[in-house]
Amino acid sequence: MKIDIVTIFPEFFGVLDVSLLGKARQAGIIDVGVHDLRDFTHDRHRTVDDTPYGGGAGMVMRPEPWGEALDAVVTPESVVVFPSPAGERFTQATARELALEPHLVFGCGRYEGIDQRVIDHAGSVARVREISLGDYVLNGGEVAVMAMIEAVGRLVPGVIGNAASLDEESHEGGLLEYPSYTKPAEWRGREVPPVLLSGNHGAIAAWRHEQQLERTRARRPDLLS
Ligand code: 6SD
Repeated sequence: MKIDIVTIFPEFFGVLDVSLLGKARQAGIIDVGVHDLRDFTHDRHRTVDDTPYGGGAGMVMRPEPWGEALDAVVTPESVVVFPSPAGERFTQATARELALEPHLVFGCGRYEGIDQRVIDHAGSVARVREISLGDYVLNGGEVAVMAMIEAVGRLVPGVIGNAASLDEESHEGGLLEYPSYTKPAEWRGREVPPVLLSGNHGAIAAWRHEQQLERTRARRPDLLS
């Protein structure tokens, strides 16, 4: 999978060098290009923003550098993702869809956002999705893009050694994950639930499913309805 990121803060994405995604990049499974939006400006101050038409607080990202940056990376096969608090909600299903794509382009907004014509234009050359990580406001798209790349990248075949471990997690199967325990069997007076030490695989599976239901009812009843 090829991933291109356009941002005014390329240094944000240094963390993609570490951990599982870093290994996937070294192994050539995921190819990440980070592009500085300011490299597509032509003025002395490398200006990427201007005042909003119609008035109002803050600044809006100018279309010209965005147009040139997207011209350099987007092809008709790309899916272009703009993180936005006004976007469709990002879920595990979104991550699964994006993991099937050969090329993702992430456009990181800052300030009050990107001139709408950039998103409209991108939609005329490729598939575009405006996606929200959740109902809260970030200062820009970078942190949201990092989260999306981690969620998508780990679903790309070969990134996680033990693919079976993907199936039993929270949000796969519509329920939250059951609690996990490891040795020792007693720690600071707290015991591991005895069923997990019983060797009875049927009883363990039933207990884990009950825990999933109980947790989901208590924490995320919206997932059950
Ligand atoms: C100005 C952005 C881009 C500002 C965002 C996304 C979510 N879920 N919350 N906030 C966001 C994205 C905020 O550029």
